[in-house]
Amino acid sequence: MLSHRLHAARKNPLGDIVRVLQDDGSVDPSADPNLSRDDAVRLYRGMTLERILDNRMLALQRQGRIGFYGPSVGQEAAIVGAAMAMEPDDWIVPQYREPGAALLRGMPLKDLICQFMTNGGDPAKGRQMPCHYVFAKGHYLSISSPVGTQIPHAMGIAWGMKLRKEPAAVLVYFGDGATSTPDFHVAMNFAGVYRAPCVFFCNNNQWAISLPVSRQTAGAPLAEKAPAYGMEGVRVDGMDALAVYGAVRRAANAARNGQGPALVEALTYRFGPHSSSDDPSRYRDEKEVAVWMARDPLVRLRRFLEARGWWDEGREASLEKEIGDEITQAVAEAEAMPPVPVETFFEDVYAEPTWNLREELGEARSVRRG
Ligand SMILES: Cc1ncc(C[n+]2csc(CCOP(=O)(O)OP(=O)(O)O)c2C)c(N)n1
Ligand SMILES: [Mg+2]
Repeated sequence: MLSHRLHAARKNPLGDIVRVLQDDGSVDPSADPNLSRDDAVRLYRGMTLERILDNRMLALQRQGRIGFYGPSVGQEAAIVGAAMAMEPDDWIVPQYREPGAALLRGMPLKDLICQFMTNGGDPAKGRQMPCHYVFAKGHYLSISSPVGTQIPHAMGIAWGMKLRKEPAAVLVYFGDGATSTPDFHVAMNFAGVYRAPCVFFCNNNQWAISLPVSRQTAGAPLAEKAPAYGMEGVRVDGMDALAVYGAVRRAANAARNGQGPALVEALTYRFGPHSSSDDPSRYRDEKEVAVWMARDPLVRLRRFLEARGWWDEGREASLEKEIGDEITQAVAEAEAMPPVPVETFFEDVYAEPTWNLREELGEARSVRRG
Protein backbone atom coordinates (compact mmCIF):
# COMPACT_ATOMS: atom_id res chain seq x y z
CA MET A 1 0.00 0.00 0.00
CA LEU A 2 1.13 3.52 -0.72
CA SER A 3 1.72 5.73 2.24
CA HIS A 4 -0.66 8.65 2.30
CA ARG A 5 1.08 10.97 4.72
CA LEU A 6 2.01 13.39 1.94
CA HIS A 7 -1.56 13.96 0.86
CA ALA A 8 -4.93 13.72 2.44
CA ALA A 9 -6.00 10.08 2.43
CA ARG A 10 -9.12 9.97 0.35
CA LYS A 11 -10.84 8.03 -2.37
CA ASN A 12 -11.04 9.50 -5.84
CA PRO A 13 -12.10 8.23 -9.27
CA LEU A 14 -8.52 7.35 -10.21
CA GLY A 15 -8.01 5.17 -7.13
CA ASP A 16 -4.70 5.94 -5.44
CA ILE A 17 -3.89 8.76 -7.83
CA VAL A 18 -4.09 12.28 -6.45
CA ARG A 19 -6.20 14.51 -8.63
CA VAL A 20 -7.30 18.07 -7.86
CA LEU A 21 -8.62 19.52 -11.13
CA GLN A 22 -12.02 18.20 -12.14
CA ASP A 23 -13.11 18.10 -15.78
CA ASP A 24 -15.40 21.12 -15.39
CA GLY A 25 -12.62 23.33 -14.00
CA SER A 26 -13.67 22.97 -10.37
CA VAL A 27 -11.27 21.63 -7.75
CA ASP A 28 -11.45 18.96 -5.11
CA PRO A 29 -11.46 21.19 -2.01
CA SER A 30 -9.79 18.54 0.16
CA ALA A 31 -6.66 18.65 -1.99
CA ASP A 32 -6.69 22.22 -3.34
CA PRO A 33 -3.22 23.80 -2.87
CA ASN A 34 -4.95 27.22 -2.80
CA LEU A 35 -2.71 29.00 -5.27
CA SER A 36 -3.16 32.75 -5.42
CA ARG A 37 -4.40 34.25 -8.66
CA ASP A 38 -0.92 35.55 -9.51
CA ASP A 39 0.70 32.17 -8.89
CA ALA A 40 -1.97 30.28 -10.84
CA VAL A 41 -1.52 32.61 -13.81
CA ARG A 42 2.28 32.35 -13.51
CA LEU A 43 1.96 28.56 -13.61
CA TYR A 44 -0.27 28.70 -16.68
CA ARG A 45 2.08 31.15 -18.37
CA GLY A 46 5.06 28.88 -17.70
CA MET A 47 3.24 25.90 -19.17
CA THR A 48 2.09 27.86 -22.21
CA LEU A 49 5.62 29.16 -22.78
CA GLU A 50 6.96 25.61 -22.75
CA ARG A 51 4.29 24.45 -25.23
CA ILE A 52 4.89 27.30 -27.67
CA LEU A 53 8.67 27.06 -27.31
CA ASP A 54 8.55 23.35 -28.09
CA ASN A 55 6.58 23.84 -31.27
CA ARG A 56 8.83 26.67 -32.40
CA MET A 57 12.06 24.79 -31.61
CA LEU A 58 10.91 21.65 -33.40
CA ALA A 59 10.17 23.83 -36.44
CA LEU A 60 13.65 25.42 -36.20
CA GLN A 61 15.17 21.96 -36.02
CA ARG A 62 13.31 20.89 -39.18
CA GLN A 63 14.65 24.02 -40.91
CA GLY A 64 18.21 23.13 -39.90
CA ARG A 65 18.57 26.17 -37.63
CA ILE A 66 19.15 24.10 -34.49
CA GLY A 67 20.58 20.61 -34.42
CA PHE A 68 18.41 18.68 -32.02
CA TYR A 69 15.41 19.09 -29.74
CA GLY A 70 13.56 17.01 -27.15
CA PRO A 71 10.00 18.24 -26.77
CA SER A 72 7.83 17.99 -23.67
CA VAL A 73 4.37 18.54 -25.16
CA GLY A 74 1.77 16.95 -22.85
CA GLN A 75 4.08 17.07 -19.84
CA GLU A 76 3.94 20.79 -19.05
CA ALA A 77 1.86 20.42 -15.87
CA ALA A 78 4.33 17.93 -14.42
CA ILE A 79 7.42 19.92 -15.39
CA VAL A 80 6.33 23.45 -14.57
CA GLY A 81 4.02 22.44 -11.69
CA ALA A 82 6.90 20.68 -9.91
CA ALA A 83 9.35 23.56 -10.50
CA MET A 84 6.81 26.07 -9.24
CA ALA A 85 6.58 24.18 -5.94
CA MET A 86 10.27 24.72 -5.13
CA GLU A 87 11.85 27.72 -3.37
CA PRO A 88 14.60 29.82 -5.02
CA ASP A 89 17.33 28.39 -2.75
CA ASP A 90 16.38 24.82 -3.68
CA TRP A 91 18.25 23.16 -6.51
CA ILE A 92 16.60 21.71 -9.59
CA VAL A 93 18.35 18.82 -11.27
CA PRO A 94 16.85 18.27 -14.71
CA GLN A 95 16.42 15.27 -16.97
CA TYR A 96 16.30 16.72 -20.50
CA ARG A 97 12.73 17.88 -21.06
CA GLU A 98 12.50 20.77 -18.64
CA PRO A 99 13.31 24.09 -20.35
CA GLY A 100 10.01 25.25 -18.81
CA ALA A 101 11.53 24.80 -15.35
CA ALA A 102 14.69 26.76 -16.27
CA LEU A 103 12.63 29.58 -17.77
CA LEU A 104 10.39 29.69 -14.70
CA ARG A 105 13.55 30.21 -12.65
CA GLY A 106 14.44 33.19 -14.79
CA MET A 107 16.79 31.77 -17.43
CA PRO A 108 16.78 34.29 -20.32
CA LEU A 109 15.19 32.82 -23.46
CA LYS A 110 18.05 34.14 -25.56
CA ASP A 111 20.64 32.24 -23.46
CA LEU A 112 18.62 29.05 -23.83
CA ILE A 113 18.32 29.40 -27.60
CA CYS A 114 22.01 30.35 -27.96
CA GLN A 115 22.78 27.06 -26.20
CA PHE A 116 20.54 25.19 -28.68
CA MET A 117 22.51 26.94 -31.46
CA THR A 118 25.87 26.44 -29.72
CA ASN A 119 27.02 29.94 -30.66
CA GLY A 120 28.99 32.73 -28.99
CA GLY A 121 26.05 33.55 -26.71
CA ASP A 122 25.94 30.05 -25.27
CA PRO A 123 26.56 30.35 -21.51
CA ALA A 124 28.21 26.90 -21.66
CA LYS A 125 30.71 28.26 -24.24
CA GLY A 126 29.86 25.58 -26.77
CA ARG A 127 31.29 22.85 -24.57
CA GLN A 128 28.09 20.89 -24.15
CA MET A 129 25.96 18.88 -26.55
CA PRO A 130 23.03 20.76 -28.07
CA CYS A 131 20.05 21.13 -25.71
CA HIS A 132 22.27 20.61 -22.66
CA TYR A 133 21.80 23.96 -21.02
CA VAL A 134 22.64 25.03 -17.49
CA PHE A 135 21.41 27.96 -15.43
CA ALA A 136 23.63 27.97 -12.35
CA LYS A 137 22.41 31.37 -11.15
CA GLY A 138 18.93 29.91 -10.91
CA HIS A 139 20.19 26.77 -9.11
CA TYR A 140 19.42 24.71 -12.21
CA LEU A 141 22.03 22.03 -12.84
CA SER A 142 23.33 21.07 -16.28
CA ILE A 143 21.44 18.41 -18.15
CA SER A 144 23.12 15.03 -18.29
CA SER A 145 21.48 12.85 -20.89
CA PRO A 146 22.85 9.43 -19.94
CA VAL A 147 19.64 8.02 -18.51
CA GLY A 148 19.47 8.25 -14.71
CA THR A 149 22.92 9.71 -13.98
CA GLN A 150 21.43 12.93 -12.63
CA ILE A 151 19.63 11.09 -9.81
CA PRO A 152 22.74 10.43 -7.65
CA HIS A 153 23.98 13.96 -8.46
CA ALA A 154 20.78 15.35 -6.97
CA MET A 155 20.95 13.09 -3.96
CA GLY A 156 24.56 14.20 -3.40
CA ILE A 157 23.60 17.87 -3.51
CA ALA A 158 20.76 17.21 -1.08
CA TRP A 159 23.01 15.30 1.30
CA GLY A 160 25.60 18.09 1.13
CA MET A 161 22.93 20.62 2.04
CA LYS A 162 21.92 18.50 4.98
CA LEU A 163 25.53 18.22 6.20
CA ARG A 164 25.89 21.99 5.94
CA LYS A 165 22.54 22.47 7.67
CA GLU A 166 21.20 24.52 4.76
CA PRO A 167 17.41 24.73 4.91
CA ALA A 168 16.84 23.79 1.28
CA ALA A 169 15.77 20.81 -0.80
CA VAL A 170 16.51 19.35 -4.24
CA LEU A 171 14.06 18.41 -6.98
CA VAL A 172 15.27 15.84 -9.48
CA TYR A 173 13.38 14.96 -12.65
CA PHE A 174 13.70 11.60 -14.34
CA GLY A 175 11.60 9.38 -16.55
CA ASP A 176 9.95 5.99 -16.10
CA GLY A 177 12.83 4.44 -18.04
CA ALA A 178 15.34 5.78 -15.51
CA THR A 179 13.76 3.70 -12.73
CA SER A 180 15.42 0.65 -14.31
CA THR A 181 18.93 2.07 -13.91
CA PRO A 182 21.41 1.26 -11.15
CA ASP A 183 21.67 5.02 -10.53
CA PHE A 184 18.03 5.16 -9.45
CA HIS A 185 18.62 2.42 -6.88
CA VAL A 186 21.87 3.96 -5.61
CA ALA A 187 20.32 7.39 -5.13
CA MET A 188 17.05 6.20 -3.59
CA ASN A 189 18.83 3.86 -1.21
CA PHE A 190 21.40 6.42 -0.09
CA ALA A 191 18.80 9.17 0.30
CA GLY A 192 16.57 6.85 2.31
CA VAL A 193 19.36 5.83 4.69
CA TYR A 194 20.86 9.32 5.14
CA ARG A 195 17.53 11.19 4.96
CA ALA A 196 18.76 13.49 2.19
CA PRO A 197 16.24 16.30 1.50
CA CYS A 198 15.55 15.21 -2.07
CA VAL A 199 12.27 15.06 -3.98
CA PHE A 200 12.56 12.32 -6.58
CA PHE A 201 10.17 13.28 -9.36
CA CYS A 202 9.40 10.53 -11.84
CA ASN A 203 7.74 11.85 -14.96
CA ASN A 204 6.09 8.62 -16.03
CA ASN A 205 5.18 9.47 -19.61
CA GLN A 206 4.47 5.79 -20.40
CA TRP A 207 7.38 5.43 -22.83
CA ALA A 208 11.17 5.26 -22.85
CA ILE A 209 11.62 6.03 -26.53
CA SER A 210 9.93 2.89 -27.99
CA LEU A 211 9.77 0.83 -24.78
CA PRO A 212 6.45 0.97 -22.87
CA VAL A 213 6.48 1.34 -19.09
CA SER A 214 5.10 -2.19 -18.76
CA ARG A 215 8.57 -3.38 -19.80
CA GLN A 216 10.39 -1.30 -17.17
CA THR A 217 9.11 -3.17 -14.16
CA ALA A 218 7.07 -6.24 -13.31
CA GLY A 219 6.13 -4.49 -10.07
CA ALA A 220 3.06 -2.38 -9.47
CA PRO A 221 3.10 1.45 -9.77
CA LEU A 222 6.54 3.02 -9.77
CA ALA A 223 5.67 5.06 -6.67
CA GLU A 224 5.37 1.83 -4.72
CA LYS A 225 9.11 1.40 -4.90
CA ALA A 226 9.46 4.25 -2.39
CA PRO A 227 8.52 2.38 0.82
CA ALA A 228 11.19 -0.22 0.03
CA TYR A 229 13.75 2.61 0.37
CA GLY A 230 12.14 3.94 3.54
CA MET A 231 10.49 6.97 2.04
CA GLU A 232 7.06 8.24 1.10
CA GLY A 233 5.68 7.51 -2.35
CA VAL A 234 2.81 9.31 -3.99
CA ARG A 235 1.17 8.98 -7.41
CA VAL A 236 -0.36 12.06 -8.94
CA ASP A 237 -2.26 12.84 -12.09
CA GLY A 238 0.63 14.48 -13.94
CA MET A 239 -1.68 16.28 -16.37
CA ASP A 240 -3.15 18.12 -13.39
CA ALA A 241 -0.89 21.07 -12.57
CA LEU A 242 -2.47 21.68 -9.16
CA ALA A 243 -2.10 18.04 -8.07
CA VAL A 244 1.57 18.07 -9.10
CA TYR A 245 2.21 21.39 -7.41
CA GLY A 246 0.53 20.26 -4.18
CA ALA A 247 2.32 16.91 -3.98
CA VAL A 248 5.78 18.35 -4.72
CA ARG A 249 5.24 21.26 -2.33
CA ARG A 250 4.32 18.91 0.52
CA ALA A 251 7.25 16.63 -0.27
CA ALA A 252 9.72 19.55 -0.48
CA ASN A 253 8.46 21.13 2.74
CA ALA A 254 8.77 17.78 4.52
CA ALA A 255 12.31 17.33 3.13
CA ARG A 256 13.36 20.82 4.26
CA ASN A 257 11.90 20.12 7.72
CA GLY A 258 14.16 17.12 8.17
CA GLN A 259 11.55 14.47 7.36
CA GLY A 260 13.64 12.94 4.60
CA PRO A 261 13.17 12.28 0.89
CA ALA A 262 10.08 11.32 -1.10
CA LEU A 263 9.20 9.91 -4.49
CA VAL A 264 6.49 11.57 -6.55
CA GLU A 265 5.31 9.67 -9.61
CA ALA A 266 3.46 11.87 -12.09
CA LEU A 267 1.36 10.04 -14.67
CA THR A 268 1.76 11.85 -17.96
CA TYR A 269 2.06 11.13 -21.65
CA ARG A 270 4.51 12.20 -24.31
CA PHE A 271 2.21 13.59 -27.03
CA GLY A 272 5.02 13.99 -29.54
CA PRO A 273 8.22 12.21 -30.53
CA HIS A 274 10.93 11.29 -28.03
CA SER A 275 13.15 13.80 -29.78
CA SER A 276 13.59 15.44 -33.16
CA SER A 277 15.27 12.18 -34.25
CA ASP A 278 12.30 9.91 -33.44
CA ASP A 279 9.19 8.74 -35.31
CA PRO A 280 6.69 7.36 -32.75
CA SER A 281 4.27 6.13 -35.43
CA ARG A 282 6.65 3.19 -35.85
CA TYR A 283 5.96 1.79 -32.40
CA ARG A 284 2.77 3.18 -30.85
CA ASP A 285 -0.90 3.34 -31.62
CA GLU A 286 -2.29 6.80 -32.39
CA LYS A 287 -5.52 5.79 -30.61
CA GLU A 288 -3.61 5.67 -27.33
CA VAL A 289 -2.23 9.16 -27.98
CA ALA A 290 -5.74 10.50 -28.60
CA VAL A 291 -6.97 9.19 -25.23
CA TRP A 292 -4.24 11.11 -23.41
CA MET A 293 -4.60 14.22 -25.55
CA ALA A 294 -8.14 14.54 -24.23
CA ARG A 295 -6.53 15.25 -20.83
CA ASP A 296 -4.36 18.09 -22.16
CA PRO A 297 -2.84 19.75 -19.08
CA LEU A 298 -3.06 23.25 -20.55
CA VAL A 299 -6.77 22.93 -21.33
CA ARG A 300 -7.45 21.63 -17.82
CA LEU A 301 -5.64 24.45 -16.04
CA ARG A 302 -7.19 27.01 -18.34
CA ARG A 303 -10.69 25.70 -17.46
CA PHE A 304 -9.83 26.19 -13.80
CA LEU A 305 -8.65 29.77 -14.39
CA GLU A 306 -11.78 30.54 -16.40
CA ALA A 307 -14.05 29.04 -13.74
CA ARG A 308 -12.49 31.43 -11.21
CA GLY A 309 -12.96 34.38 -13.54
CA TRP A 310 -9.18 34.78 -13.86
CA TRP A 311 -8.90 34.08 -17.58
CA ASP A 312 -10.72 34.60 -20.86
CA GLU A 313 -10.27 34.53 -24.62
CA GLY A 314 -8.73 37.99 -24.71
CA ARG A 315 -6.07 37.17 -22.11
CA GLU A 316 -5.31 33.91 -23.91
CA ALA A 317 -4.81 35.67 -27.23
CA SER A 318 -2.54 38.33 -25.74
CA LEU A 319 -0.50 35.74 -23.82
CA GLU A 320 0.07 33.70 -26.98
CA LYS A 321 1.08 36.80 -28.90
CA GLU A 322 3.39 38.03 -26.12
CA ILE A 323 5.16 34.65 -25.88
CA GLY A 324 5.34 34.27 -29.66
CA ASP A 325 6.94 37.72 -29.96
CA GLU A 326 9.40 37.01 -27.13
CA ILE A 327 10.54 33.83 -28.85
CA THR A 328 10.81 35.52 -32.25
CA GLN A 329 12.98 38.24 -30.75
CA ALA A 330 15.15 35.78 -28.82
CA VAL A 331 15.69 33.68 -31.96
CA ALA A 332 16.63 36.77 -33.97
CA GLU A 333 19.09 37.91 -31.29
CA ALA A 334 20.55 34.40 -30.99
CA GLU A 335 20.99 34.06 -34.75
CA ALA A 336 22.86 37.38 -34.81
CA MET A 337 25.48 36.05 -32.38
CA PRO A 338 28.95 35.17 -33.72
CA PRO A 339 30.25 31.59 -33.50
CA VAL A 340 31.83 30.33 -30.27
CA PRO A 341 35.31 31.96 -30.11
CA VAL A 342 37.97 29.37 -30.79
CA GLU A 343 39.83 30.55 -27.64
CA THR A 344 37.15 28.99 -25.41
CA PHE A 345 38.45 25.52 -26.31
CA PHE A 346 41.69 26.36 -24.54
CA GLU A 347 40.49 28.36 -21.55
CA ASP A 348 39.50 27.55 -17.98
CA VAL A 349 41.80 24.57 -17.44
CA TYR A 350 45.19 26.11 -16.59
CA ALA A 351 45.76 29.48 -14.89
CA GLU A 352 48.58 30.04 -17.43
CA PRO A 353 48.28 28.20 -20.75
CA THR A 354 51.10 25.75 -21.44
CA TRP A 355 53.38 26.18 -24.52
CA ASN A 356 51.68 23.40 -26.45
CA LEU A 357 48.22 24.85 -25.81
CA ARG A 358 49.43 28.25 -27.07
CA GLU A 359 50.75 26.53 -30.20
CA GLU A 360 47.51 24.64 -30.76
CA LEU A 361 45.50 27.82 -30.25
CA GLY A 362 47.54 29.51 -32.99
CA GLU A 363 46.82 26.60 -35.36
CA ALA A 364 43.13 26.61 -34.47
CA ARG A 365 42.92 30.36 -35.18
CA SER A 366 44.46 29.91 -38.61
CA VAL A 367 42.06 27.04 -39.41
CA ARG A 368 39.09 29.21 -38.34
CA ARG A 369 40.40 32.12 -40.49
CA GLY A 370 41.14 29.87 -43.43
C1 LIG B 1 22.56 5.09 -20.17
C2 LIG B 1 21.76 5.43 -21.40
N1 LIG B 1 21.18 4.43 -22.11
C3 LIG B 1 20.45 4.72 -23.21
C4 LIG B 1 20.28 6.02 -23.61
C5 LIG B 1 19.41 6.36 -24.82
N2 LIG B 1 18.16 6.95 -24.30
C6 LIG B 1 18.01 8.29 -24.27
S1 LIG B 1 16.54 8.73 -23.60
C7 LIG B 1 16.09 7.12 -23.38
C8 LIG B 1 14.75 6.78 -22.80
C9 LIG B 1 14.55 7.30 -21.44
O1 LIG B 1 13.21 7.11 -21.08
P1 LIG B 1 12.60 7.74 -19.80
O2 LIG B 1 13.55 7.60 -18.66
O3 LIG B 1 11.25 7.17 -19.63
O4 LIG B 1 12.51 9.30 -20.14
P2 LIG B 1 11.68 10.02 -21.30
O5 LIG B 1 12.60 10.15 -22.47
O6 LIG B 1 10.49 9.20 -21.59
O7 LIG B 1 11.32 11.36 -20.76
C10 LIG B 1 17.08 6.26 -23.82
C11 LIG B 1 17.00 4.79 -23.75
C12 LIG B 1 20.92 7.02 -22.86
N3 LIG B 1 20.80 8.32 -23.15
N4 LIG B 1 21.64 6.70 -21.75
MG1 LIG C 1 9.46 7.96 -20.25
